[in-house]
Amino acid sequence: MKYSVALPILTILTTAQRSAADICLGACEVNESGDKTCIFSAKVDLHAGELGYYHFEECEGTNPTLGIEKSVTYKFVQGHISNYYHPLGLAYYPDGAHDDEDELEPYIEPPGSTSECYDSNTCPAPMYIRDGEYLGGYSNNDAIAPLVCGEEYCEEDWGLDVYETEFFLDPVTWKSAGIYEVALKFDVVDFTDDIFYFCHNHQFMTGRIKFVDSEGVALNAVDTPEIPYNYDSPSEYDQSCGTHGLGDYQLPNDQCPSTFVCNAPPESTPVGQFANCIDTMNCAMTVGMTTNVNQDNALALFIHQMIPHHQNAVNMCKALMASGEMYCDDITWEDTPDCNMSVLCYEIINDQNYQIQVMRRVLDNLTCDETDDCEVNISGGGASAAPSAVPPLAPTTNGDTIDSLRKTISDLEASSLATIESLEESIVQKDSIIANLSLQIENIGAGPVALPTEVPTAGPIAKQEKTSKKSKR
Ligand SMILES: [Cu+2]
Repeated sequence: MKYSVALPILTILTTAQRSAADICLGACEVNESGDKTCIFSAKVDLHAGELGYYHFEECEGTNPTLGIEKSVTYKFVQGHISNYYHPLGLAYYPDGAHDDEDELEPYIEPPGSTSECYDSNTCPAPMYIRDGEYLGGYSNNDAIAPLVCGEEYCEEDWGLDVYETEFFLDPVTWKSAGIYEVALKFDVVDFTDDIFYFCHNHQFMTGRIKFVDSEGVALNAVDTPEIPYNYDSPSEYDQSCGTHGLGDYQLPNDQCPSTFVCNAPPESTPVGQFANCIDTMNCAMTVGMTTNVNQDNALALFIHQMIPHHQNAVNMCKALMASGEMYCDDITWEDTPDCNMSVLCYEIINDQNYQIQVMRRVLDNLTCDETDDCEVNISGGGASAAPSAVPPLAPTTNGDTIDSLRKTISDLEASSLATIESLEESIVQKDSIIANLSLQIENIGAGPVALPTEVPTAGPIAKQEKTSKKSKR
């Protein structure tokens, strides 16, 4: 699979000892009672990779390594609109449940620790909050909510079900509900391996969290467990468009028409630049949407065709966002074309990316290949799939070619005209039959029905349809 490849270079880097400067510690405050709280303000940079990657206002770059101290309260604040559809989770391994690995939950003790917190549902776990209100009953942190226990067990609901579900609402409802936050206090002492933040909806967005001492020095000198994939790094062209995966598809391309956007303004203008990105992404989609049926499976055919289609919808929205031509300060109160389109694009990007992951999983479960491309040339003269009435042009001089093209055009026009005339004639004939039959229906009461002795067939039309199909380009 595309994502499970870890390059040796990355392995060397990640197993080397980290300096404290590489670890982002968040924005911390100590209150009058001496309690320390640190904030990580989350955003998702949708242009940094196929799905987007988390970044935090307090840190550099995407997917930064975070450092957290034991028994300090941390808050991952998901107030920014870019967090829509990306409920943040915490796990003992990259991507948590996406990879069938343990997440931080009240009844899961840190792997290898001597803690018996699972007995009482008091293991370190995220506490999910909406608009200042804790959505669960579990607690290991009085600063967020009191611990509620029965005779044997304490409350085990940490609010994830409500939190996660609300990230699937529409963007306006989600944003209007208030600020979503994830609180964490990790209070098990004999566990020093790294843990991970991740997105509950999208796999491959995971990032590392290291435990640090009060000086910010990592307790685990190496990066373990490893993240089993590399992050996307957008090409220069993708960076200019805000897209993903367009690197090789700038026109001209033998598998694409000469253009998709006609009369585009100059590329030096924002709309012209956007049009160039559209041309390239449409070519990427066109190439992606010519596929084999090598595994004789309708589901696989559907998915091989639909993924490039979905990817194009996502790229169109990302490019529109990056174009600077869509202004919307606050989607919760502005009813403007720009805000309407912003809402639409947040939905398209996140929902269709989610669906792409579902489809890839289906392919995986069917043991079908992730892609099954075939090459169909449409502009390089190969024309193996596109029917054409245009005779191949002899590679002579430009003048000859132009003359030949003119003749082809005039032939096509004449043939189209003949088709139209013939169709009109058939319509007149059919009208007369209909009129005749209607008359007979009216006369049914008056006497025996005489069927028309001769019903003209659709012969001429069928013939002409063939001609018309042939001349379609
Ligand atoms: Cu996500």
